[in-house]
Amino acid sequence: MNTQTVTVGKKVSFGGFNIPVISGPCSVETRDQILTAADCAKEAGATILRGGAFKPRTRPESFQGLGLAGVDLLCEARDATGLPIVTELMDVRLLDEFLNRKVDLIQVGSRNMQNFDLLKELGKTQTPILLKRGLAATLDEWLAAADYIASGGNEQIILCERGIRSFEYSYRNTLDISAIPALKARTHFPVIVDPSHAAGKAALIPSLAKAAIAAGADGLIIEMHPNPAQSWSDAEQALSAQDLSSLIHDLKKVALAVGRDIS
Ligand SMILES: [Mn+2]
Repeated sequence: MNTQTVTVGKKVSFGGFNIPVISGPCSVETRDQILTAADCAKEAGATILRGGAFKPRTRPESFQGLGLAGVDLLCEARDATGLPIVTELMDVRLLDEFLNRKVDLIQVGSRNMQNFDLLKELGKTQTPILLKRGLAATLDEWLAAADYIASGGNEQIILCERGIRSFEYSYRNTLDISAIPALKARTHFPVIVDPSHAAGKAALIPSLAKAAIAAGADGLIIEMHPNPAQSWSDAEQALSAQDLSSLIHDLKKVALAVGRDIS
C-alpha cells in the first residue's frame, strides 16, 4: 500500500524519501537539560525534539515528569532551535493545554494505545499523532486503535513500533522488525521505530536502528541525554550526543543503500 506523508511542524515529513530522526531525553528534567539536549539533537542531525513531560511510570515512586511546566520547557527549546516537538499526552483532560501550546506531534504511549476515549478526542483534532504499539498488542488491535483516531477525521497518524513483550528477558522488549513490512502491506500510515525502548540498553540501539531502516521504517525515535549517566529515567538506554551523532552518520549509509536518505 502507498504510504501517505505526515508532516510535523512546517517541513518534517514522514513517509517520503527522507527518513527523519526524532531525538531527545526520555524526560524533560530541567531547563538547562532540555535546552542542551535540543542543541545536541539538532547538531547530530535529528529534526524533531522529544521529551516526556507526563511520564507513565511502572512504579508510583518513580519520577512522574514535570507536567505542563515540562511542555513549556519543550516549547522554549523549540523556539531556541526551530525543532518541532513531540511529547506524550496521557490524560484527555489536558488535550486543550497541548493544543494551546501547539505541540507539533502528540504521542500516545504504549500503555494508552487502547485508551479509546483519548483516541476519539485526538481524532477531532488536526494535530499529527504518534501512536505507539501497546506492550502486547497485535497488528489488528494497533490498526483498530489508529482507526479510532482516523474515523474522527484526523488521518495525520504515525505508527511507532517499540518492541513487544516476549519470553526473552535479555533486553527490555523484543523489537518486531516483521511489523514494518507487514504494516506497509496493510496501511498507508507511516511506520517508525523506537529502538531505545525495544532494546533498553544503549549498546544495542545502533544495530536495531540500522535493521529498522533496512526493513523500510519511515523514521526513528531515539533517546539521547546530554549526560546519560545522570538521566532521571531510562538511563541505561540513553545515548550520548556523540553516540547519536555517529549513529546518524552510519544510518545515512543504510538509508542510501535502500534508496532513501536522512537529511
Ligand atoms: Mn523512556
